[in-house]
Amino acid sequence: MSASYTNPVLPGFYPDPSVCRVGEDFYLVTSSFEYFPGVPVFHSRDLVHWTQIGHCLTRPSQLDLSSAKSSGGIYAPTIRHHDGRFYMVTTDTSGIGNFFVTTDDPAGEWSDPVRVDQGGIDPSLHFEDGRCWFASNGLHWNRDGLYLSEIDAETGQRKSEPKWLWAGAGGKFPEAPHLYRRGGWTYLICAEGGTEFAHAVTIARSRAIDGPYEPCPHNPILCHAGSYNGIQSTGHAELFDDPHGNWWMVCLGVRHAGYPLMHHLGRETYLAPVTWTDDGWPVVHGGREIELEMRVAALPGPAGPAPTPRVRDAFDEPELALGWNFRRNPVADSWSLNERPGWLTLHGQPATLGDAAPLALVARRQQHFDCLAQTLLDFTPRRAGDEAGVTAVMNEHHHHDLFVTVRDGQRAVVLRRTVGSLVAEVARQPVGDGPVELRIEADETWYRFAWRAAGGADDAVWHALGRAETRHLSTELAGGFTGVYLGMYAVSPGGGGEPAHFDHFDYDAPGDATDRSTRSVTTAPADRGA
Ligand code: 6LW
Repeated sequence: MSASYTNPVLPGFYPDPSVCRVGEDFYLVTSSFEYFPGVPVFHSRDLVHWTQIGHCLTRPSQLDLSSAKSSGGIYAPTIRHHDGRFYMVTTDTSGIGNFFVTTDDPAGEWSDPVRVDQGGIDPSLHFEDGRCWFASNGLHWNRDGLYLSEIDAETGQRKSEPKWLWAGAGGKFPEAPHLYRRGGWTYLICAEGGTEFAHAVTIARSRAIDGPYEPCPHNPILCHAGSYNGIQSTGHAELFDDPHGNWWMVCLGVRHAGYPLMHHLGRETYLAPVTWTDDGWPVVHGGREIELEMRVAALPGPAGPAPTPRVRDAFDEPELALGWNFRRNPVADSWSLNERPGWLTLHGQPATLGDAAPLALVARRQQHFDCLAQTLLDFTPRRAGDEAGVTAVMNEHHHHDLFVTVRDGQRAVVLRRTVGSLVAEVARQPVGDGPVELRIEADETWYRFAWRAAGGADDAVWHALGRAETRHLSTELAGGFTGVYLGMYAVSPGGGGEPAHFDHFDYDAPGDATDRSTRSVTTAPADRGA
């Protein structure tokens, strides 16, 4: 038998994946930068269907992003399981630096942060013979590379000076050191070349954990630089085994739209099988590149629950679904699911989408090139400047907003585009009283914006207000490490504006070949051309 699956296994902004296994269960975390809650946690048994079960950083005592720049905050996390306890170690680049949190239940609350005073980014933990090792990248003693110290797994106290292990195979920015024990060797995996096109995965090994490390003779073990492959920038990887003794890699990669290559969905999570040579070096996907459509001998577990295509969030639950995020910590009382039951209520804040500050925004990742985001908004602004609506946002300098406001004493729907320091209201139409529906339709190249009066005749017409290039929200233009979010927001420059009530939010990606909701894992006999 063989099995096939579709990459990316986590589409949209889910970079720097890290995985640990407990029996038949796999747990995965990714970076979250300025978004709150921080560090989403996923569970899977087949490595293809990942269900989000929580976040590691859900409390302000764990994560204060109020002054985090965009693409600051939480960098690459690593998840490990040791002695019945889960550890997630990461860097708060806008706050306390390197720290870990722990829990017995990865779907529940995690501890307050335990700091570790070794610098650099991309920390990882490795447990061996009752000792806990801490690796990170860094520039100590003017020597770029990957460093290791021993720490106390309770207090985070360092027990040794950071020791230089390796600088990678020659690319810039050696980072993401993860350590593994296999067959009498300690392996040290590394991401290098920078997270753009030259991104690569390299590996070295040593008999002793603190070196000396010998590089793999076929480094890099993964690199898509210069290839035609629609997946580029593969790197920042994790290696792990399954209960059957098979090995796997997760890594980040990007899919571009248009030419020259630019990407706006963020860095996504990809899966590839790994084998080992007789002399003990890993080979990713048989030495081939990672593809969107993958065929493997077998997946480790039965196909997980095909994620229900939850097209509509009706805001009927007492809690926000796990896919929703705030940009930076939410402002107290700026949002509510109780104020008007069955609706999400936002109270406009003075901070706007153009500010790198906490604001009234609830948003989710755009995970597909082709998708539709739509909401029903009940909002009666009384003052010029108060606004509420939907946005496609990369950061404070790159977003497209469709909103209801007051202009010349009259309620209006406005489309505003922000592309760097160019800010333009490109279309405006008057709108009568009552709720309106707002819609963003996306394909690879364009976002299209439209509205219509809600509750009217079934054939109430959609009014197209305009379109905007997806590449104006791309990483190559906007900078940073994140991806586009689609969501709802409200602004009240003086505060105290009327509340904005959102009845539901639809996210639909029906036609996308990589849509998680329609895609299934198939198994086929090997003799059918596996
Ligand atoms: C992360 C580093 C990287 O810390 O980008 O692509 C940085 N790799 O390993 C931010 O995600």
